[in-house]
Amino acid sequence: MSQPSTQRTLVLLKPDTVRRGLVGEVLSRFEAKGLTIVAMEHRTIDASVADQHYAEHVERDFYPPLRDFVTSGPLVALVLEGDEAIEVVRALNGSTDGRKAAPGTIRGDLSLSNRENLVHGSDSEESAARETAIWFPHLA
Ligand code: RTP
Ligand code: MG
Repeated sequence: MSQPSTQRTLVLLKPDTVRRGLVGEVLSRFEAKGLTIVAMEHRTIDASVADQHYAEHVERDFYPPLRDFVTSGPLVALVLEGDEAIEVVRALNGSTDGRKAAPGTIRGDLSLSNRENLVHGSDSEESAARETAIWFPHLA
């Protein structure tokens, strides 16, 4: 059997989570799973931070409204740690479109949108390292 691999992942509770008063609900799901919060910050970002975070998407048609959304109000950025944390967080988050995400997931239970889908989770170790350097440079 392979050894468990402790990972860190960069998570955002996007502005819809804060606006809808769901920070506690969403955080409690990550904590209940057994993930550890190693950094957390409430902040409002400008377009340049959004462009860095979503560098892979800046040329996409859906990016301008996504940038408007993620800069529309405060969000909560955090780093979570635990065994296989990257994949575990993405499983808890559910698939991108809240309308199609499985019940039991954060998006499946709480979002009806393909854009305002409450959470972000890094999609690989490389992304986690890149994104952590943007949000929490002291941890990178
Ligand atoms: P995330 O990066 O936020 O964890 O979400 P994800 O991997 O499931 O989705 P991704 O493809 O990376 O897209 C990033 C975010 O862009 C918004 N989006 N809008 N067609 C659209 O209108 C569209 N597609 C994606 C969502 O907020 C998505 O989470
Ligand atoms: Mg993504």
